[in-house]
Amino acid sequence: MSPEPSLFVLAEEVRAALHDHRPIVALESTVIAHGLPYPKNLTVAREMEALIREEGVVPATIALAEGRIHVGLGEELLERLARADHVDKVSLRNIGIVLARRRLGATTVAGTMWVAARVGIRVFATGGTGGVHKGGIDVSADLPALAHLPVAVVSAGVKSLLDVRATREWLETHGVPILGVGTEELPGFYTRTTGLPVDERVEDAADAARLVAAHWRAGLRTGVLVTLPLEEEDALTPEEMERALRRAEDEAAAGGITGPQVTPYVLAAMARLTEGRSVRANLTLLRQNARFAARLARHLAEEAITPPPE
Ligand code: PSU
Ligand code: MN
Repeated sequence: MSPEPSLFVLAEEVRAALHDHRPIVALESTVIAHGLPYPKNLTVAREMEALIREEGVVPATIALAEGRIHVGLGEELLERLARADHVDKVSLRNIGIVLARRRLGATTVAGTMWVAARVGIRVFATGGTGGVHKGGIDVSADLPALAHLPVAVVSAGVKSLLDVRATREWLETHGVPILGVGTEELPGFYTRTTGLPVDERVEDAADAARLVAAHWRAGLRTGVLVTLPLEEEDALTPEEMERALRRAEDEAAAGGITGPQVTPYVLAAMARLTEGRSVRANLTLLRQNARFAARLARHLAEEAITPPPE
């Protein structure tokens, strides 16, 4: 009888880097499959990987295919994710379902964090995480993932599609530190601030690494949310963002869009309503976050920092 093929398929460079304790940055695939239009999604996915490599760090984009979990994707799988008409959006509840059905699955922040933690990757670059949606009933599985999985997640903050205040409170309750890179204020994804404070300002990746290291050294096993405000020239004004968002939300409500479909729907509507400026902002912040995450991973690797054992 042939041996059971392993559940995890690690790209050779990822396997080698894990073995040698060299830095790796995990990347999600929901942003490729559901967050951005083709072909910009494919271009930015490749760019993020290239930026991470330029820092001497190994990128590991994560997705599900043919009943296995892929960590580090080849060109063919990346293209399928970017072009396919239907890709499952994989959070924690449906990892097993998508594996059993052998469907193509793009991992969200929660799904990607879980895979990263399982294989031993400590740093993850995304665009924006999910949170508490307005109304308070729809709470993204990204939040409990941050509370339970020891991965440092680099994002552009919390977009006001969500209830930013409730999201921030949720993270505080569950002991997830929020760091602001060069800012005291929590960034708002398309905008540079939400008016709410972060837990601590850090100046650069080395500084962020010091705080992440101290959190894990103290024995705390949560994630850490590292937020980076979008560069000034690509940020939307709060007025433009609010106007487009309100219309996008009205359209979603009128169309009966609910649950996991809400975020992708609103992102697509925002792109149309801002004539592509929201997409440009999204691409810029993804590149920024990838570069910063690579530097953070390098500093953590230099100090041989790993989360405390379970
Ligand atoms: N925010 C974005 N782009 C995205 C997402 C969020 O600007 O692509 C994706 C991320 O993968 C995130 C997920 O983890 O949406 C959250 O979905 P939900 O709210 O259904 O948990
Ligand atoms: Mn949800």
